Amino acid sequence: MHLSRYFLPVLRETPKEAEIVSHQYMLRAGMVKQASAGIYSWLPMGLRVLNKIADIVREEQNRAGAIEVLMPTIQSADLWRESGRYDDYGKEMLRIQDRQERDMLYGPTNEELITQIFRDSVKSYRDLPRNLYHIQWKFRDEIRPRFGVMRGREFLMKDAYSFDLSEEDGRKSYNRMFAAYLRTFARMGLKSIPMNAETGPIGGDLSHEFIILAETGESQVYGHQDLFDGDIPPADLDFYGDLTPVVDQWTSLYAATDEMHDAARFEAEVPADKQVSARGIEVGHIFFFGTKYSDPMGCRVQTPDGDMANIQMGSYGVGISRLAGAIIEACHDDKGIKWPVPVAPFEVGLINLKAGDEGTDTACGAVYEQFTNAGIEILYDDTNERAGGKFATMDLIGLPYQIVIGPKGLKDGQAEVTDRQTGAQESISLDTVANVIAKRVKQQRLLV
Ligand code: 5CA
Repeated sequence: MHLSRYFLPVLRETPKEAEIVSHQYMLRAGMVKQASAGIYSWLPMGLRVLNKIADIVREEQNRAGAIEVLMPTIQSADLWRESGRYDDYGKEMLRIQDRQERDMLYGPTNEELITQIFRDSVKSYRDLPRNLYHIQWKFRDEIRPRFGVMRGREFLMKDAYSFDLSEEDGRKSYNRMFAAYLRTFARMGLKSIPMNAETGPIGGDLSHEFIILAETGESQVYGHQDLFDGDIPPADLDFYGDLTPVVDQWTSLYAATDEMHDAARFEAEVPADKQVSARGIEVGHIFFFGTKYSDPMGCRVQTPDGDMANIQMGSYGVGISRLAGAIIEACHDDKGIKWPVPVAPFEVGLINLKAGDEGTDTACGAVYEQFTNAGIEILYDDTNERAGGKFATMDLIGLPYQIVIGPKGLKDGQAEVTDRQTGAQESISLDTVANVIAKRVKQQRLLV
């Protein structure tokens, strides 16, 4: 992509309304634009990141055996009356009427709709277990939308729903999502810690929030230091085998969000030098709630004995749009974002220091083509802006590798390469730079 033909409305000044660094950088780097309170348009740079996050989530859901569907954003109120949640949900739910004055709503979550889909088509225990998920926009009329996409009113969520015959099997489905989430966040360069959490309006008595630490996080969390050094489950994990060792490894040590925190237990179970009390961002939340929806909504199957049984269910959310902000909170410096390769909007940024100069244009054009042919996503700054501005923009948008070509280096046949993550700089010959950097990028695409 040539920057001269791209749509990248960067801001030099920090917008006053943005309180935290991820919100500031997302606005300044032209990733999003507020449409109204807590509602955002995703501009090209932001959309590329959002799509990459969604792709990683999708890949890991599929790996864990979940099956993708797509449900609508608008739902019928009658369905929510069946579960009893229509009245319970309160003001966070955006309620609307169609022209026939039928009550509709913009979905804040999808337990009811997926339960209806499942109950109308599945009749036998032989069709279990199943896990269906979708990636869809949600609306919650949050009392305090803030921090940009972190607490939006409209936000993109992955929500998965598991269906099992017995509670024991339901817990196995829960464990599959538990392990999948550890991998999912690790692939984005994040260290997430599963913590005992409250279930709120979703319900049930088993729940974990996946938290990444960040000073600007909205949750106060408590945990054992050793959790931060735990191994991530490998890609070849057998998701239908015994996952209890993985879950035990992460749940045997103390970890709880504020609402579930027990100060006396924390003191008793965690040595003083291992006690972590910090702020965190909730990037995912999983629930097991048994028959809370299947019972009132009549979602039943025939058991092997010929009886009818309510299906055991769980639901599993990932905040996809929130993650774009959360990753920035975890990966930035005072000049801008430092994207991990797997979620970077482009993998390489190429700066032409003297656009219009024939020699420099030719050298840049050749390097650009080599990267493109190698399958690397590259943004080429071919504009006439002065060098200082180009460097500032490149640092702000945070592409993992910056390649600078100008008349000076050209004389020696060299490009200057900066690794945005480490700050390391090196000169690499123009002939080999695309090869060398393409290889590094490809190695870093799969962090786990
Ligand atoms: N039905 C369940 C699981 S699918 C559910 O809705 N869980 S949730 O309420 O915890 O939301 C799942 C995830 O969505 C959260 O962990 C969080 O990462 C994200 N999320 C929730 N509310 C918002 C919001 N207002 N803005 C951005 N992301 C949000």
